[in-house]
Amino acid sequence: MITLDADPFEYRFSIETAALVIIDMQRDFIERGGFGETLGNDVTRLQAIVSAVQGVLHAWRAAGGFVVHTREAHRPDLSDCPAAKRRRGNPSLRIGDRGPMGRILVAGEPGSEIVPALAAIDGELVIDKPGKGAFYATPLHDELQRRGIAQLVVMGVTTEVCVQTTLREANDRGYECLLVEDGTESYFPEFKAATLAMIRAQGAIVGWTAQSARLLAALPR
Ligand code: C5J
Repeated sequence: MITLDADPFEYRFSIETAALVIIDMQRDFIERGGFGETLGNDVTRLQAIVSAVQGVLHAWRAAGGFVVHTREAHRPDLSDCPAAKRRRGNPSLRIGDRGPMGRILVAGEPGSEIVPALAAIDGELVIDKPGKGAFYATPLHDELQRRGIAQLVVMGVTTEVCVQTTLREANDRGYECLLVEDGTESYFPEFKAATLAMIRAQGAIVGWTAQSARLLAALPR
C-alpha cells in the first residue's frame, strides 16, 4: 500500500488496485482551432499542464500501473449527441461542424485525438464518452470492476467540467479518487481553485488532491 501526503489527509492506494485516469487531453480542448477555442477560450492555460501530466503518466507506466484515457467524442452521425448539447452556448463552430482539425468533437477526427505527448500505448484503455462524465453511457465502470480497481488517480481537462463530473460519478460508484492538482486545468483559474476546494472539503467528500511531486515521490520506480 502506498501512502501519499495529500489534502485533506493521507491518501492510500496500491498500484495493483489503482488506475490512472487521464480525462480528455485532446487536441480539441488543448490546441488552437478546436472546441475549446470555438467557445472563446484561451487554450494556452491547458497546454501548460501537458508536461506535468506526461511526467506522471511515464512514472505510472514505469511502476506497472493501469492507465485509462478518455475522449469527449461523438459518433459521426451525432446520434449520441443530444440536440440540447449541440445547441448550447454560442460557439463559432458547433459539435459536428468542420473546423481546422476536422469535425468538432467527432470520434476519428484529428481534433478528437489525444495530444501526441500523451497518446495511449498498447495495453491502455481508451474510452470515448458522449457526456462530460466518463461513466455515463460508457463501459468504464465494468472495465474497472473487471480489473479489481478501487482507487482512481485523475488528471486532465477541464477541471470543473469533465474532470469534476467524472470524479463525482466515480465517488458515487465507490472509487477513492485523488485529483492531481497540477495535472488538471481550466480555462478559468477561479473555477479550478473552487473545484479543488469542493472536492477535498468536508473530509474528502468527493476525494483527495495533491501536487504531482508528492505522487512521483511515492510511486515505486
Ligand atoms: C468541456 C471537458 N469542458 N472535457 N469538456 O466541455 O471538460
